[in-house]
Amino acid sequence: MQPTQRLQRVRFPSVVLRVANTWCVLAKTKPNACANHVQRQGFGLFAKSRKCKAVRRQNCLQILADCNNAKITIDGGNFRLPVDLHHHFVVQYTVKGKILAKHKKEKMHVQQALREIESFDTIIIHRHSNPDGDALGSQIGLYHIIKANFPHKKVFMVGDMSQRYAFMEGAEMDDVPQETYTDALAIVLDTSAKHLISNGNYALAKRTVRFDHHMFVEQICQHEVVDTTYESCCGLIADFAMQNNLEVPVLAAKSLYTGMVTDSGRFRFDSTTSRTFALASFLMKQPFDMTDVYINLYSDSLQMMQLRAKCTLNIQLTPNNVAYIYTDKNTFLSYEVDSFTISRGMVGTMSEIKGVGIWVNFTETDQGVLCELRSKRHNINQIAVKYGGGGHLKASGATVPNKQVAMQMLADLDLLATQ
Ligand SMILES: [Mn+2]
Repeated sequence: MQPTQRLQRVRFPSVVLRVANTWCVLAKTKPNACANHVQRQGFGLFAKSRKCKAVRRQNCLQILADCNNAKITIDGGNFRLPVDLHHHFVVQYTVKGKILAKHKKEKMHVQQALREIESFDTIIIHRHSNPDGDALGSQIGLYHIIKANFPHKKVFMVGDMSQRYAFMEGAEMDDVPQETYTDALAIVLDTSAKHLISNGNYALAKRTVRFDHHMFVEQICQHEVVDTTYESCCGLIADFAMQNNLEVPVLAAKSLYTGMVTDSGRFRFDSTTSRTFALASFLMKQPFDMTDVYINLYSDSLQMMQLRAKCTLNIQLTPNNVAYIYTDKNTFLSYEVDSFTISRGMVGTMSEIKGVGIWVNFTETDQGVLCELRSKRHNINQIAVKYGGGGHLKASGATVPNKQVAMQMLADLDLLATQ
């Protein structure tokens, strides 16, 4: 079949294609623009103009296509992707930003994930190491959702703990012997790459499933629900529960809400959508103490306030206004905090400087220099990936071997700031 014939069957006025591989580019054609025009723009849609009346009649065709040339073709409203990308995309049909329908494949993924959970008696939940509110929140949330809906199942949570989020209720991790994995389902949450998973035993499980909202780096599990349109993995899990009519107990709701708040920067980041609020509203139907969430997240000890002040005094600027803090190992020894508290915890001190669009927090540790990169508008993810890290378009991290490499990264960010 010719691709042109496939295009004629696109039923909705506009198409937004989200590929969770790398950041995507939005191409919005002019009214009457044809798909051929889009093809010439290099967005990987193949069609001849005279045959795409169905599209032309409609006022706009939006194509969000993978900028790494994923070679996307349209097949009767289905989007055909290279096999390795197949599990990692979501298609939404939208009119003026309103979602009309979702690609049925996504729904299938969600339903299949539920079937995987249903068919195992032992389930072990993993997430990334150095857990943040979203990793722990989704882990605790999913744990209690499974326990509430399938009381007979044995469910475990594994992984390291971070000082910052140790306050979260139910955050005690289990010690799971390797032989338990033989007949178990392992679920990996909020993690884009294998080396970031806390506890590599997940690979021993009989089946593996992943839920994630990071940009796609590699396939980790046999079944994957990866959707970058969610502000948090907690949002994805909340939606998973809602779509499947699963009971969400109070502690699950509180944990998922906590992760939604932290990963969306208190609903401020532009990953926040109407769906974010809809899911927050869904969770808030449970009577958890929201004030307790905020008190734990946003009140600091005097020592932390003083540490923040010290970090603020250490902010420096590159020629093109990239803000950075470089903390060597000795600087924070007297504060008795872990490197994560400095690295992830202090990057925000640079977020509201006028005229600064990119900022990075370097923290020396025994394992190398932790780099937390942030931006207001630039895609800093490409730089994080270049140095072996990953994350999101405007919030990414990497660990580099030494200060020299960290300064190379800073030079790259400085160059990026001119673009
Ligand atoms: Mn997350």
